[in-house]
Formats: sequence, structure tokens, C-alpha cells
Amino acid sequence: MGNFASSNDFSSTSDSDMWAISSEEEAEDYVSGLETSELRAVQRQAAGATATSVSQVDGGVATQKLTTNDQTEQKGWVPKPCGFEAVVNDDEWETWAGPQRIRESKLESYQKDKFREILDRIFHKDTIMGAKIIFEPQDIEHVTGAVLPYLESEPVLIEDVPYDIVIVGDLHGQLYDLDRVFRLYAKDGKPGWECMKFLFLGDYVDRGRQALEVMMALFCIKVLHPDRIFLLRGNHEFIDINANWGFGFDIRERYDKLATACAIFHQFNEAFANLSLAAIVGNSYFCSHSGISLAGFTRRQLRGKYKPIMFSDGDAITNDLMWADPAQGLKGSTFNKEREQSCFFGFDELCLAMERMEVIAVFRGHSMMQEGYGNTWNVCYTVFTATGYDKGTNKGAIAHVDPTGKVHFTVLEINPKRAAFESKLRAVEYISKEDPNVKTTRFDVGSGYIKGGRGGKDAVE
Ligand SMILES: [Mn+2]
Repeated sequence: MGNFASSNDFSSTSDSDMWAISSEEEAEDYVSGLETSELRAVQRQAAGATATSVSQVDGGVATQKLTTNDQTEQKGWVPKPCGFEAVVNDDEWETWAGPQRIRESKLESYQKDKFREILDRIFHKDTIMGAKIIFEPQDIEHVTGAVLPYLESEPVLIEDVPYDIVIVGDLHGQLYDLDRVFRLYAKDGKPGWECMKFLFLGDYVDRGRQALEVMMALFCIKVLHPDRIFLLRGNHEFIDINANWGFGFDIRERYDKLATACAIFHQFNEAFANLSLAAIVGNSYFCSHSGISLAGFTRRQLRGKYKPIMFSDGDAITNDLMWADPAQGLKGSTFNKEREQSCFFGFDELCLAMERMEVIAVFRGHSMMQEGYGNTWNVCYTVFTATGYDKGTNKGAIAHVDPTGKVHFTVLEINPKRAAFESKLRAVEYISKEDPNVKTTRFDVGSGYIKGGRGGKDAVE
């Protein structure tokens, strides 16, 4: 600006000017496109603005010259076209609902049979009782590959999820709880997923024994019924978490070849990176794994986000939506020491967030609830579906948002026999891993090993 002022040449556009018009023709086109009065207005404005800033630098000398000299006014700075057209249409942004969702299964009928076959194996009573399936690696590749276009087609924020839907919270590899949920809605010999819509709040893997079964089931259902089942992402669907908290070990344990196990692990994580972060049910209920974010929490902001998302701490919104927690009695927000990241939010922050997002209540998972569900301040509902989580005694729950928008919770009682059986299964595995001849069962899944891990027992849920 200093140089500008001392040269006193306000129309100066050197050849090196990056916005310079490249030909005479272009210049003429541009100028003739403006009405004379418009042109003058632009010139006057540009000159005036420059003069104001110059006068501060140069004691008003330049200002005097500019405002009194008509000739200078005509030589005033005119914006040059840069080749881009700035189309700002607020209405379009307000109503944009992301990429076009794939609403119908694109599978051929023989492919559908294949996926149904896999589902039959997963929901067979032996598997529900705890037997792990060694899926063919090709089948896993097939399923994780098939689900990708469906997940990719969904925006980061799915805004058009309808009423009459069941919201399912954290599962953590507990296939028998997922089976119970689907059984609740089975009708006329049809499985639950063909009779009801479901929205899952994430944390499908880690801790429990059958994360691979849970994930294969949910992905198979997604490709068969893309508009009946919605899968949101939890903090455990990030590779740095599920490499350490059970899922990675589970895969390593099932597949002898390191290269095979590694490929399977990455195929799942590629799909996870394309899971949506949040959904709005019936234009009223905001749903995400942790609840809300304190950063730029508007629908527009989330519409502007792209997948795949690789890291849960790469940006503030993702980090909050994966890790935050509500805190009774807290005013404002504070660092979340228990999770070692993100925040605790109080009632005032929640209200502000809901106002910005234009919703009336929030559904979240992420926190184990002794009764299966929690109700904070009558507007923030926690749904946790895994019963007896991590050898605990908690019940599980799901929420049904009925066709009129009313919310009903269903509690899954803990089954003591099942819980005892589950710990027995763990004990057997524990013994087998002591066998020096069994190289691939070195890690237990979802128990003792994890407690010694980083962050302590309750740091990750
Ligand atoms: Mn969680």
C-alpha cells in the first residue's frame, strides 16, 4: 500500500498483474457489459476505498488528489474477470441434501441369494450361541466391496430419515443382542430387517467376541435394503481405535495368514471411512454417536463435509460427534478428561446446538447405561444396546420413534445364563491362547487384555 501511495498511480495495472485481462477483446467485452452509470459507480467505489486507506498511510495527499480530479476517477481501478463465475444461491445451499442416495438394492437376484445365504449363517442358532464363523476371505471382500457405493452415496448428514424407525445404540460385537433386536420386529416369518426400518448409532465393533458377524450382517442388510437400514459411525469405526480394542485382534485370530487378516482388516476400515456421521429423523431428532458438536454446528456446515473421513481427531466436528458426552450440572463445556479428547457439554450448550441444528431432541449412544437408556434434561437420549457389556450387569435398550414422532424405549433385560455362558467362552479362549502351538490365538478379544490398554478401563466405550 505504501508503494501504491507514493507512486500516486491508482490505475496502475502492470503486465505482471495476475488478474490482468489477456486481450483487448476481453477488456472490451467486460466494459461494454456494464452500463456507464454502473461503470462509474464501480470506479468511484474503488477509488474511494483506495483513497481512504491511502490517506491513513500518506497523510491525506493522495486523498485530495483523488477526490478532486475527475480524470483520476475515470482511471480508477476496475475489477477484472478472473474466469470464475461466482454463483451464490443461498436457497440451493439451504435445501441441498448431499449426494443422491441409492435407495434401492442394485443387486442381481443371484447376488441377493448370496447375501441372504451369509445372513442365514450369521443368524443360525449356533452362531447366536457364540460360534465364530470363519468367513471365506472372498465373501468378506465381496460384502465390503458391495456396501461401499451405498455408503458413499449417503451424505455426512442424512437429513431425510423418516419416522417409524428403530434406533439402535452401541453393539460392540454382541451378535446375540443384535439378533434379539431383529427378532422383536420379525413378522409373518420375515426377519425384522424386512419389517421395520433401523438407524444404528455406531460402535459395532471392539470389545465383544462377534464383531465380524455383526459387521457382515449389517453390511449384507444394507446392500439388500439400502433404504431400510442406516449405519452411522462410532468412535470404534476408526482404524486407530479398532486396531487396538478388539476388532483387529479378532480378525488376526481367525485368519492364519497375516496378509489375509491384514487385507480383511483394511477392507472393513475402508467401508467405515465412508459411514455417515449423523442423521436427522423426521426433521426433528438429531442422531449421532456422541450427541452434538460445539463447532459450527449447523446443517449447512455438515452438508459441506465430505467422506471418506480418515481420522476422528482431524477436525473439531468429527471429533465431537465421535467422542463428546453430556454432563449434568455443567454450564457451558469443558475438556473431556475421561475420553482424553473432545468435550463435556452442559444443558445450555445442548440447547444452543439444537437451536442451530433446528431440531427438538438428540439421540446418542457412546455411554453405557445401566438401564439400557438414559434421559438427560428430557431432550438428550442415550441408547446403549449391548447387554452385560464388558462383563458388566447393564441392561440394553432400543428406541422406537413411532409414525407420529413419539418415542418409546424397549429395554433388553440381561440374560444371566447367557452372560455366564459368554464369560465361559472367554475362559476357553483364554486357555487356548496359552497353548504355545497355537500362534494365531495370542490375543483375547474384549476382555482382560483391553483393561491394561491406554486410557484405562472406562476411557473408551
Ligand atoms: Mn463410543
